[in-house]
Amino acid sequence: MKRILVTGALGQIGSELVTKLREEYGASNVIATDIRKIDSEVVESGPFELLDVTDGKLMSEIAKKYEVDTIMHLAALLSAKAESNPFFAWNLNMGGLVNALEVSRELNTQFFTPSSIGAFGPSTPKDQTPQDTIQRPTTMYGVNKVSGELLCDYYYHKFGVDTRGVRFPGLISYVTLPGGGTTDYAVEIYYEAVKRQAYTSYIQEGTYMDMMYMPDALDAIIQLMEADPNKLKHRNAFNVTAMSVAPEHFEEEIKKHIPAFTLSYNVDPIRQAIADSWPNAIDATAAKEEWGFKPKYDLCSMTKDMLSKLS
Ligand code: AKB
Repeated sequence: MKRILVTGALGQIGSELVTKLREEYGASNVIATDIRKIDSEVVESGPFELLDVTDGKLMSEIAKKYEVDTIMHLAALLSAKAESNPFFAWNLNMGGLVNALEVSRELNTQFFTPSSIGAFGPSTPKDQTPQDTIQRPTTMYGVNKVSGELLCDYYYHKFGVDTRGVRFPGLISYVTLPGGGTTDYAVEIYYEAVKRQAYTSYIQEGTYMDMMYMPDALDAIIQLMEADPNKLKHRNAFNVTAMSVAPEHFEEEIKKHIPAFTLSYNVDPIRQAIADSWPNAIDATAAKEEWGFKPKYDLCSMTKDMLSKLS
């Protein structure tokens, strides 16, 4: 049986993951936690506890109270926000992760935490970025993500904790807006297209980044966590992606549904520099081969669904 503790449950991934996990494993078996409490389905539809992930003692108490056998640690500061307060980002992203890993070790639970395309840097091959390659990121978020991948591998090898992870690309969703990421424009563009038929992108035309629709991201997490451990050659963390796109490709697709839509540019040098340091397109072959990763949505089907849900 699965009894899952989710940190960062009110964030972009968390809010949808909790709903999906509750459908899959039963509402009372998914314990949502976050540093804040708001009126939301996540808080109403099953157990919810306030938790600051830098408080390892409280995390352990909550995990014990609900006798969890899985921890999904999502609480983290995203790339752009981390650049504006790197010291705080280090403490939250690494402090929270090591606390969650310690609880996992103590209670012998399965463990998931997402890494990111941000774990790559300017010296990484930009196209068809391999699973195993150079990782010398130049952002605090990237430093946290590489350290996190290594730490999760360490807990697996040293303590036998069943750690698993993916390197998420930009995730696009109509449910919860992301906050503080470099790929956020790819979500905002849909909201603004519906609201005012126009969007001003802070990312320059021609800047390719990997993206994925949220339903595929949620399926990927569940599939990886249920995968046969004997088939996993890698663990932390698998490249996953559904599309490699630049702002003008979103424009083109949106115009098929909203012909009046216009895209303009006002580039933010900080987020552009982060995007420029990331790959154009990563290679997800290892995820496909080792646990059957297979995203359902491409840019065309995702755009159709996003716009119909937001309209
Ligand atoms: C961000 O832009 O920081 C995130 C990510 C790709 O990890 N969406």
